[in-house]
Amino acid sequence: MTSLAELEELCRIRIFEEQVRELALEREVIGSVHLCIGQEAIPVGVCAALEPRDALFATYRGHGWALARGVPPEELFAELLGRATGTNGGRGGSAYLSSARHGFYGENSIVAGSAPIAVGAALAAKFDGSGRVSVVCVGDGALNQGAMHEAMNFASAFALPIVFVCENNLYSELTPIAAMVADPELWHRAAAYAMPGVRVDGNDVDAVRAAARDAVQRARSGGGPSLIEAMTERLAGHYIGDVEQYRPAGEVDRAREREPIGRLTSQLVASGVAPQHCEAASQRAAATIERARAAALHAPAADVSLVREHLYA
Ligand SMILES: Cc1ncc(C[n+]2csc(CCOP(=O)(O)OP(=O)(O)O)c2C)c(N)n1
Repeated sequence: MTSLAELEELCRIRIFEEQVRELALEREVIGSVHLCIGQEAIPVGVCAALEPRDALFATYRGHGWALARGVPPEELFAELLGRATGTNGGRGGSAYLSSARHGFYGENSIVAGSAPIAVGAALAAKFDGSGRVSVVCVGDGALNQGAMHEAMNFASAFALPIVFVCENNLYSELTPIAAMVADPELWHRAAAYAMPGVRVDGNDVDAVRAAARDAVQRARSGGGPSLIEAMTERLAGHYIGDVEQYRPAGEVDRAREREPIGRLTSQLVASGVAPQHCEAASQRAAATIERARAAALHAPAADVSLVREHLYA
């Protein structure tokens, strides 16, 4: 069942990302930033199926995953702004942040790089009997990486408790996925690894949550891995500064008609929720994000004299 709480969660991610875009254009956020505007229903739906003990791994497009996993927005803003109060003391930035305290074991900028790490966490869970499930989210382009094949094959051969989530936003960086694969239905690949595969509407929180619950329950009960392909569209560029010349005219406008916030709002209103309650949820989200941004901007900068701390190499 969809709820106002989920709408608020979608809005928190959307507004956070819009604020990050603003801060990056003002040069308050340094380094490349990849937004998930339009893709919010996937982290919200998947995280609704997880328990605190579970281990979540994401990509550089991971702010929404961190927020959906419960990382406080002020800590995330502070991390992006290079502040000492950030999730990683301002050292991870937009593309490498993590918060183990929240079961968010990190973003990863190496395409598909998080998949073998997530398999390692799943293998550890099998040994220690913790019942922990690993979830790894990757893009559609990542499914063409060798690391993905190794991860899926190993996970299946050893029936590991892991769920592979592919956020298919139809582009691998600036190239349409359909131009790079013989079969653009990526969920079909699950069959090659003898694991269940499913394609869902990734802009529909209900559909994502239902698929994630099935896959997590299967993993937790010893049934092994699954692949969920969640179809979505990004409403922003690949990175901030991407002029998106490669996108056909009108594509983003058409995508806006299917985006998750408008969609969930319509579902809620159709089910009898008053439109002003939906509006109030969006306003609460805006107020939370505004407070978090202000707090992070007032936080002390990371102390560069401590730059050698936490180095193990
Ligand atoms: C191993 C590796 N190869 C290439 C890159 C450069 N690169 C960064 S993002 C990206 C596209 C990834 O597309 P996809 O997996 O579909 O994720 P999306 O960005 O669409 O979320 C590429 C090729 C990289 N970061 N890592």
